[in-house]
Amino acid sequence: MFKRILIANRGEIALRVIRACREMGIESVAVYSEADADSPHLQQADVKVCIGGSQSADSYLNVSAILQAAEQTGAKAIHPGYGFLAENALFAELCHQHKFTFIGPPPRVIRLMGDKDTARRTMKAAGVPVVPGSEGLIASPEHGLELAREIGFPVLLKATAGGGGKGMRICRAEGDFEGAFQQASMEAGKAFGNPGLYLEKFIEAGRHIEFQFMADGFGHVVHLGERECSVQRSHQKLVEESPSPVVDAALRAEVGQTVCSGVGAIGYVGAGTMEFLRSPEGELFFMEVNTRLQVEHPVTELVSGLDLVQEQIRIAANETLSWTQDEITLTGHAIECRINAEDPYAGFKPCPGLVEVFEPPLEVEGVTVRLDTHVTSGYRIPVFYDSMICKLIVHGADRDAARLGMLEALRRFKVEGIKTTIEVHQQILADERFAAGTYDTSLIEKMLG
Ligand code: MV4
Repeated sequence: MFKRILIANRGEIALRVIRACREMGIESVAVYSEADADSPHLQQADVKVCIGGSQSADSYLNVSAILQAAEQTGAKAIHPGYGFLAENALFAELCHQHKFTFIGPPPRVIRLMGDKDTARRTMKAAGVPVVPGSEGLIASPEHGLELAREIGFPVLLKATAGGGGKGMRICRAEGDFEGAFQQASMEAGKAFGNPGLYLEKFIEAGRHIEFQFMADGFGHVVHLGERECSVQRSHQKLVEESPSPVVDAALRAEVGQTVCSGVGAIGYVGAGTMEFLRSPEGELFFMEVNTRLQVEHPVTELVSGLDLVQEQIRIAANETLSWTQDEITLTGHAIECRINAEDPYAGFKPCPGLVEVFEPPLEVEGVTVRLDTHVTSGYRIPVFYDSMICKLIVHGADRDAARLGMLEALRRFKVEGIKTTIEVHQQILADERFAAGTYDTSLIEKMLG
């Protein structure tokens, strides 16, 4: 096992990884930018190293500064958290070249899944159902239009270097196609340095359902059920839950097995998520594979009782998976609210600044409450990074217990000095469509009018 791990991240996820290290008797190295010099996560680490200026590009994305910090402190492995360098195949490769273990999948797997068209074709070949669409990139607008006619409108143009909703264009009729193609291709070229596009049938009123899986270096793969993440605004998730209200045990077992054989086929090692789009008819179609620990992993931890970060570390240290599929049982229901420092009444504009009071609910009767955060009263939110201040997660015996427990926890949550999305979360949890479990990805649009 590693003696010392460097965490190449900040905020709540840095604290989450430090906690796993401590519980495993591993020393942690925290890195930080100038803006994070007073960040609470630094107190929890065994060693801290400043890696540069406040802009992400100068610090949390500064590969040479991070490798140098690992060298200086004698860390043997690097945990990237999520965001920043977590899905950067080149960074993973450089870690290994410098004799550090990257705690994540092999660079080859990150690269393969990072190209969304390749990921789609690879998973289709491995028997995972994909949305009807193109085989390979679109060679020209004429070629695309021909494919779109075959697939049938509406269609969705997606950037192969995109993911998470970036670089997508809906095309509802033949007349829209050429313009949409040119725009999407131009945008993808600018944003990702890769203009490549592929095409899928556009599925209306879909639900975002993703399966958590873990694979070791010896060919064992397990899944830990699904998370429902359909409550999103501008491709930012607001609420996640596990299990999904529309996945029963039989569907979970069937899709879970497909997920395991799909990622087994590419020699996946580490934690990952396979995202699906569920059509209103109840079919699940592959969308993409995220080769990282996700923000919403706690809901899976609460229903499974397992620690995903510790398991990531064990896998990276060449241990076999701690559990077989039969040993994984999912109990009760968990809901997570991602609470942001944003003004919901001003288009969700970020509101950095001084958090004068931060008094989260510690206990709510009848449910388990977990709070993953780096924020305390007196913390100043820097302007440079994303606006999430905490994840409030509630586990209950069933969905309604978790939902009502979450509502109570949100009511008791006292934050002063900054604006937050807590009220929006209260509205979502109280919404009759959410309560009934019948919502899809258009819920937030409908709620906000
Ligand atoms: C889709 C889709 C409809 N049809 N693909 C958005 C995130 C990215 N992973 C893919 N996304 C979508 N892909 C087809 N063929 C609708 C979306 C989508 C969406 C998906 C999940 C949650 C919210 C969403 C909001 C808008 C669009």
